[in-house]
Amino acid sequence: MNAELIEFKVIGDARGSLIAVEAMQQVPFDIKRVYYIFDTQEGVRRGFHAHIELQQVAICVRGSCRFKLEDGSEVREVLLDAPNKCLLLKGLIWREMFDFSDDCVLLVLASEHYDEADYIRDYDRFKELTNAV
Ligand code: T46
Repeated sequence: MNAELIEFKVIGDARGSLIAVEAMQQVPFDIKRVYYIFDTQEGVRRGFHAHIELQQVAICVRGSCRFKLEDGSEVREVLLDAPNKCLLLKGLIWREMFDFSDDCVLLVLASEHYDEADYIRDYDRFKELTNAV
């Protein structure tokens, strides 16, 4: 599956911690967009789509949440529960996010500007495309 957990280096000193994320360094693409998800209500699941071209890195900078990921052949669950742990998603992966902690702030770095045409929101269409690969 084109999903990878990456650990960022934490630069810490007596004052606390800092993580630096640079395009083409810790993140393997040029970052064109940043968005963040927060104040998620209890029991909510989000996502339910795949992307055609978009590459993304997701980081819980505060709190935690889980991703359920599916490609043509595998289903995986990933827990993001630390600000130095990030999930890199490339290619055709169906994603659902759930189990958001009350304090969760999910930060996402994206390789492209927002484009609804890059979304596959129909699960049957996703299955057709992954079966065709
Ligand atoms: C993804 C997961 C991890 C915008 O106008 N601009 C944006 O950059 C984004 C991301 C969303 N929107 C609008 C589109 C919808 O009207 O915000 C609304 C909520 O978006 P959506 O329902 O797609 O949110 P999620 O949490 O289901 O999915 C998001 C990203 O859209 C998606 O790319 O991989 O987070």
